[in-house]
Amino acid sequence: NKLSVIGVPMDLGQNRRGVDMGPSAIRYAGVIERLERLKYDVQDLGDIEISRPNRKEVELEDKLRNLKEVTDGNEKLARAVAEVVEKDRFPLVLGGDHSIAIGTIAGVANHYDNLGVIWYDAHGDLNSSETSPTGNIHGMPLAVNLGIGHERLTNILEYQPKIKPENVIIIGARSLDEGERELIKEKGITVYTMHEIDRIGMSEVIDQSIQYFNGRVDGVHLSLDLDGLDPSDAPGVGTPVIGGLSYRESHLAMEMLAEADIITSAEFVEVNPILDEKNKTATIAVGLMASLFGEKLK
Ligand code: DIR
Ligand code: MN
Ligand code: MN
Ligand code: MN
Repeated sequence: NKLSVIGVPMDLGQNRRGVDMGPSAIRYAGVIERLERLKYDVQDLGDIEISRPNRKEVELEDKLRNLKEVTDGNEKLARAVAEVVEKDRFPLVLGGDHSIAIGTIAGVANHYDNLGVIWYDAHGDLNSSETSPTGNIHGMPLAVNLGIGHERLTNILEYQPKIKPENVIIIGARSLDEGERELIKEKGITVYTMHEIDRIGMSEVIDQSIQYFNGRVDGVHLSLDLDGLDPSDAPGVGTPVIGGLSYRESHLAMEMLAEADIITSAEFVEVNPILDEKNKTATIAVGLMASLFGEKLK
């Protein structure tokens, strides 16, 4: 019943400015108070310091945008998250772009033999510099956690890989690049695309996921990219993709995960208040967190 909240004002893993203000927007939407009302001991650790690139031109190092700053920020985040886990507190990380999942999972996964991961996202985030159409590191964190990608990223906290492909479940995918599709096939990663979700329903998707993880993993990290939701519900994201998960499906998913009590760490990423409508996306993020932490059950 102890939560530690860490903000990561990171916007260097992609092209659009403003997602660094995500943690502020989510705090403004009342995350701390909302979770305290659920009788959690909530500690707000503030924000990880992200260094700004000291240059005008965006730099592509080994075809990766802002590699140095993204690596440094994730190292700091990983250490902060590891400390939280060691104290037996639940790490709740607020983004920031999705490149921060590199640091969050690096900090968490060391603590488990078999960390399960639910990747709730319109995208696979399975690119590397060879396959990426953009050079944006926020399109790569799941691959990095599997040990695929630039050494500086895969080796954060000096161990790799962080997770195993059979312990990953992607939910909500509808925009996968060619190289990502190949990697999914090659590694046999479980993916519930919008097609499967439409066919069997979110309830069945989460039931199957819970059953799959049962006995197989000793912890489950939820990495929730707000662009997994449909842009009509979550417009404040950098790379919106139509045809996404609804507000209701997403709440159902969080409530079922709360009932099963399997989530041991979580992050909510890609909230961009500059692109948002009256902080709608941050407000939805806070609602989803409340559901994940059992609001309906109280
Ligand atoms: C695209 C976009 N697949 C890329 N990825 C995003 O740049 O690799 N991930 N937006 O969330
Ligand atoms: Mn993502
Ligand atoms: Mn995404
Ligand atoms: Mn739990």
